[in-house]
Amino acid sequence: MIAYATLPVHSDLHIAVGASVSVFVTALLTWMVAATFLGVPLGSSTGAPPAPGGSGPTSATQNVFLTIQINPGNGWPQYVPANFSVAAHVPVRLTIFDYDNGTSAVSDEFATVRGTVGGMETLNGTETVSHVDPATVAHTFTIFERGAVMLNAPVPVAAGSGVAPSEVSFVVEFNSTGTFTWNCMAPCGPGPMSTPGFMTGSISVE
Ligand SMILES: [Cu+2]
Repeated sequence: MIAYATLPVHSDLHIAVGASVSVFVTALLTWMVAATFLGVPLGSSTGAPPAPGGSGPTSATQNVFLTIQINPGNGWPQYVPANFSVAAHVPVRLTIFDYDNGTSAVSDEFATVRGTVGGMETLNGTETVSHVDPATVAHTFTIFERGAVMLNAPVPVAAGSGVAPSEVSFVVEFNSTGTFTWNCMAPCGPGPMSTPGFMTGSISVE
């Protein structure tokens, strides 16, 4: 379920600040989405500089940026992009920015990080954890393989009104090519959970 917080507006100053924040967020989102589609790394702490003159596969970490936002048309939460490609046999850092400020508490299984490099995820760029409080989860990024959890990354709720996102980052490496379906396992709504492009999508590993 999505909780909509009421934005406190006490003065013109607050309105001005809110407007400039939303312009900033819109610009940031546009940049992130464009960068994701163009495959431009936005700053990797582990990636090597690109090889001169080459766009072929390298061993550098590939960065993928995903945003969880509320769809303005139907109000459902959705991952953007939901479908994307990564390279096999190289570390892929997925960074998820969650603007959804509603929790969808999960069982302990889906509050536990699974299948990432080191079995950890980094919260808000600072805290590295293997487990989060199940009650704080908004969504998960989960892949099943033959009925077993191959990857699970719990995504904590965005604070306050959701203007500032929570951030989850982790590294995963795919050892085979093919198409993998990901799902959110937090009970965030039967519509988004069953509709490709919202809380399920596909990863093409090439
Ligand atoms: Cu979800």
